[in-house]
Amino acid sequence: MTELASRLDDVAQRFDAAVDRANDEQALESVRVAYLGRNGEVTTVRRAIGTLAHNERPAAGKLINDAVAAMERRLQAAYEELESRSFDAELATSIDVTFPSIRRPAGSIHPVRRIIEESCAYFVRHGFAVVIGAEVEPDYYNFDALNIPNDHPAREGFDSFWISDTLLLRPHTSPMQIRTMQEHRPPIAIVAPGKCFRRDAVDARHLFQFHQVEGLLVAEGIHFAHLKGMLTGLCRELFGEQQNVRFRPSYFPFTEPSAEVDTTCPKCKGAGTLKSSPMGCNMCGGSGWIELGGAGMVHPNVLREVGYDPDRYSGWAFGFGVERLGLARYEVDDIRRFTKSDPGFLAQLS
Ligand code: FA5
Repeated sequence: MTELASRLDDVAQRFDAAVDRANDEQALESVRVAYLGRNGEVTTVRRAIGTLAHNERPAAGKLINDAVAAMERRLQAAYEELESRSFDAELATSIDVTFPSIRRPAGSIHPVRRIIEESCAYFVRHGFAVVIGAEVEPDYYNFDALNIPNDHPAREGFDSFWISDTLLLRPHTSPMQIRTMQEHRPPIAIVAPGKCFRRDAVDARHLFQFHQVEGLLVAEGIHFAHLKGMLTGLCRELFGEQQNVRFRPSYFPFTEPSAEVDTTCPKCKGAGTLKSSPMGCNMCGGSGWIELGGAGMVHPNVLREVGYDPDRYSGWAFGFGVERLGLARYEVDDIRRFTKSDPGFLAQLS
C-alpha cells in the first residue's frame, strides 16, 4: 500500500510537470492520454491494487480515485487557461467593434460661405433671385454704366487689377446691377454674391481679394424706407434680434441719395466701451458702430443707361463686404484670418 501510494505520488508529480509544459490543446490532450487514458500511467498503478491484501484494496481504490479527480481538475483548469490565453491573443489582433471610435476631425462650412448663404437665404425668402456674375468685367460694367466715366475721380477709389486697357478683375459686385437690368424689365429683385479684387494694401481690415453681397430692387414706387427695412432685417438675421442699423450720408456715383451702412457693434452692443477694456471697445474703436458697406437709391443716370424710365421706376441697391460682416459677427480681430484656412480658427466659428 505504501509503495502504491508513493508510485501514485510520483505519477501525480510528473503529471503536474507535464501539464505545466503543455502550451497548446494538443499537448494537453497527449498528457491526458499518457496519464489518465485507458492504458495510461494511472491505469498501471490501478492494476497494482490486485497485488494488495483484500483489506487494503478499498483504501487504495479511494486514494487512486481522489488522485484522478485532482488530476482531472488540474487538466480542466489548464484547458480553461489555454482557452482564455488564445482569446486574449485573438482580441489583440482583431477589431473590437464595440470599442468607442476615435473622432475624425470633421470639416465645416467656411464662415465667409456661411454668411453668403444666410444673406442670400434671407433675400430669397423675400422673393429675390440669386445671380452670379463674372469676376472679370469690362470697365463699362464696372464704371461707365454705373455713372463713373473715365475721368471720374471715384475710379481711384476702386484701385483695380487691370488685365487689358478695358478689362479688369471686378473691384465690386455692382456690375451685376447693370447686367441684370439689361437682361430683364422691372420689377427686379436680385442678390449677387461674389469675389472682388482691389489693389488695397492688406491689413487687419483690408484684403486684395474679398467678397461682397450686392442687392438690387427696382420697381415702381420703391423708396428709401424699403432699403432701410430690408437691410435692418438682414442685420437682425446675421447678428441677432436686437441689432440696429444706421445710415450715414455718403457718396457713390451710382446711387443718390447714398449712404454708408453701419450696424450696432456686436461686441460692445453699441456702448462703445467694454468692462474688459475701459479705453473703449476694440472692435468698433469706441464708436459703438461697425461699417458694413454702401447703399442708396439707384441713380437716374444708371436707370437711363439700361433703358429704364427714371420717372416711372425707382430702386435701391447695396453692397456689403462679406469678410467685414464676418469680423463683426464673429468678433474676429483680423480680416486675414478668413484667408488662412487655420483649422483651429475655423473650428471655433463652426
Ligand atoms: C462699393 O464697393 C459699392 N459698390 C457698394 C455699393 C453698392 C454702394 C450698391 C451703393 C450701392 P465700397 O468701396 O465702400 O463700396 O465697398 C463696400 C464694402 O466692401 C466696404 O464697406 C467693405 O465692407 C468691403 N470692402 C471694400 N474694400 C475691401 C477690402 N480691400 N477688403 C475687404 N473688404 C473690403
